[in-house]
Amino acid sequence: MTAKEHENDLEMANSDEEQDSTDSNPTTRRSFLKKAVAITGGAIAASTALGAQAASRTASHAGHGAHMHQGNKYGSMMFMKNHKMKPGNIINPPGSPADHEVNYKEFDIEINIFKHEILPGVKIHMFAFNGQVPGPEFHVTEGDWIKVNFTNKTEEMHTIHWHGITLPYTMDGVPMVTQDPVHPGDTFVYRFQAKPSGTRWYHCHWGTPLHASHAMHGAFIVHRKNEPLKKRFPYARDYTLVLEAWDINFAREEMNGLLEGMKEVNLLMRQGKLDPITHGFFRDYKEFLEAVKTGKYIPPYIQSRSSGVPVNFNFFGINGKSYPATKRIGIKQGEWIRVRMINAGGASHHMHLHGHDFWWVAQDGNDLPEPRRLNTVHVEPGATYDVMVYGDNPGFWTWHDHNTLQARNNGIYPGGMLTVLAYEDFTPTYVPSVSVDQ
Ligand SMILES: [Cu+2]
Repeated sequence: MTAKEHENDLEMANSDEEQDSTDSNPTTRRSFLKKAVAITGGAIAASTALGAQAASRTASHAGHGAHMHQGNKYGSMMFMKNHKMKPGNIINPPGSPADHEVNYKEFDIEINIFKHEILPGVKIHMFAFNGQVPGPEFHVTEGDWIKVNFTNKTEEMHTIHWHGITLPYTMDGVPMVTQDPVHPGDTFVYRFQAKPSGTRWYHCHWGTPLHASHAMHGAFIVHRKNEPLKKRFPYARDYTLVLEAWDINFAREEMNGLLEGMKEVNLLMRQGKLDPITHGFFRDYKEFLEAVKTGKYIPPYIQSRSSGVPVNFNFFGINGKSYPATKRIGIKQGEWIRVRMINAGGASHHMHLHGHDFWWVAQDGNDLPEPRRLNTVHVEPGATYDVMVYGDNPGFWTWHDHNTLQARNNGIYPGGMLTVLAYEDFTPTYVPSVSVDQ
């Protein structure tokens, strides 16, 4: 969980706060934020279709990667003639200004498989951005130009979709619709302007049910220069709750299956023997229809081929942890806090706060015409909800999913999506203890 004062919104949150949620490598995290650097040297493509092509650190690779659709009707570098599964390509898609045209704030994000502990005794492998679950939290200001160097350090394919950001379509991160998936070892450079303002987020869009939930997701907070909501709700602390739903059996099976499958795909590609059609890649819908009709391709959803693993979420979390490992939300008497809830999973959550009403001020990043006074909000998958809480009732107050089946750990109540609003400035008459086996 991130509490951050936003006098200086340009820095990434958590930079000075030790995260307890992963086995992450702090060096990796520190390298997330690079200063808005000017990349030196190299020829920069003029304002052509490839205007965004940056001067590259490895020019020989960048040239290759920049060809999004060149001489290849599949639109995929995967099937480019003589393509070698040689990592290190840097893909600079068209659509945004070149590095010298605007002042980019530059970030590095990589994806790797990490073992992440959601609860004592429950460690699972997840796809984790920069070793963190959830991924790094962006704090930027509306209008900032953002450059994200996304490097794939797994044997699988991935993308990053910027959820709720209005950007050029080439930066939207949907495989086979706006870009090729980012191949193992390659770097895809996303460039866009941070807009509109509000609570937005990002996630992988390849193999989404597995990747985006387990756990390729993170907050993307776009601040306004002078936040108008601070007039009525003068908050200083700002928390983000990324709501998560995991099926750890599904994740294990799918991840193992994918890695196994990719071994074969990678080998065939290296040998130049990969047949796009039998592997489910088509130039267009017509070619897909034809392949099904002639029997050259049997879609995986046909019963005889279907090996879909059912999803039954059995763990639920807030910022990578299940109760009682969730981090508490701090508040003081007389203080306003802002809490941003982002549903990054595939389940719906009815988030209820005890002992208080809160003011619901924004949905999907956009301010409501009038704030509403509530104590439960229904946060659907993909949605973001912002609420303001006023500290006028000292104590310890549960904040949880009121679908109480999701306040369980592997079927055992209490657990899951539950945390506590804890006053920091009072002397309790009763100090809460912990029980996870009621
Ligand atoms: Cu992915």
